[in-house]
Amino acid sequence: MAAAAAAAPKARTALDETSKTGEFKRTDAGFRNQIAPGTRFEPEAGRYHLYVSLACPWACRCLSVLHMKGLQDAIGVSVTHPTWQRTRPEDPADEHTGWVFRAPGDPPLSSATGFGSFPCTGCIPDSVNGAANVRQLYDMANDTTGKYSVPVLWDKKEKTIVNNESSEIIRMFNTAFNDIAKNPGLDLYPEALRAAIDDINAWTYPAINNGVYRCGFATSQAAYEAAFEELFAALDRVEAILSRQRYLAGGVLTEADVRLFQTLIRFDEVYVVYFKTNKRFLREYPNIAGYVRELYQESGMKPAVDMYHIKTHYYTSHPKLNYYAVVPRGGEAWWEQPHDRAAKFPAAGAGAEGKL
Ligand SMILES: N[C@@H](CCC(=O)N[C@@H](CS)C(=O)NCC(=O)O)C(=O)O
Repeated sequence: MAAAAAAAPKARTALDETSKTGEFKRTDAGFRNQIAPGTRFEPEAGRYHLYVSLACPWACRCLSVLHMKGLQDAIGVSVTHPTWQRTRPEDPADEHTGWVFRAPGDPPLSSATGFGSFPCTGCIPDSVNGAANVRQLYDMANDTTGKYSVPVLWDKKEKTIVNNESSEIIRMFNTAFNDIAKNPGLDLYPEALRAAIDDINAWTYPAINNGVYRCGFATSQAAYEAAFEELFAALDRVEAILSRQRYLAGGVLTEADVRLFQTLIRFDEVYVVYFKTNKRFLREYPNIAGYVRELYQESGMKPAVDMYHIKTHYYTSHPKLNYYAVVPRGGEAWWEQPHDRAAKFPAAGAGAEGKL
């Protein structure tokens, strides 16, 4: 066992992170520095840059908090193309595929298997480092993990990656930049609710946020079914909570909602089909559907939702799962329809200081 584990090659991408029994095991992010006053990484306007994919739920958490806090002028953003490409195309022996940068007017890209034609709409190239792909950023930061994920929070001063773990980046955006944020009063992790938020995150992360990946990247029936059961039990739990209160931690919107939302908005369009999470569509849960609609329409989440990037990425980037890169059409944009959350829970507001 130990010898086999030691001999296993290092995961280069999430698709390689499976155990011998077929379970998806996500490796921890490698860069975990904090931005805080009086430390190596001082909070300063114009110093940091956020690299995201608009497809990635983890990166989009960070982007939505950046917008909600009003940090658009203080922290720059680059957006990758949704379709993974070879990151060292000049080296035939290096088969890694991952996130690449393009400008909106550039020619469309095909999948790494050579299928489809996917425009560069919504991409923002790397104006800070001029990198062609996210792998080059990790190389500049002397990475040793070999997994080139987004989000990446980059420090222009030290020319390195500060942090690539979304749960930590959203906490920094929530508190570290309040002197320069346009919306410093919004507290997504208020003192009084911290224990409740931590409790919620402790089951929504494994069962739902990571749970959809545990379904989709499982390589055995047993691993898939275990993740599937856990996922739908947790969604039932969310539905029950949202039938009693407006948000996950009570009457105000918190980071627990931001974290969950980015998974929920992808559910019907991607996960039900691609990750085989097909017990039920999310829009069939009345309270979850209303909550997703409210969060999308009213809480500042919109700039971090791009269904073209979301669908294109998943369906065109994993040759093992979808060789021909055909993207399912899908149905109506149900998240844009009216919701009943304000009528149902009139006293509630978004953020610790009321309505956004
Ligand atoms: N722990 C990280 C996970 C980030 C992550 O897995 N990002 C995916 C995109 S959704 C990625 O970039 N994967 C690259 C790969 O698997 O090669 C976080 O929450 O920030």
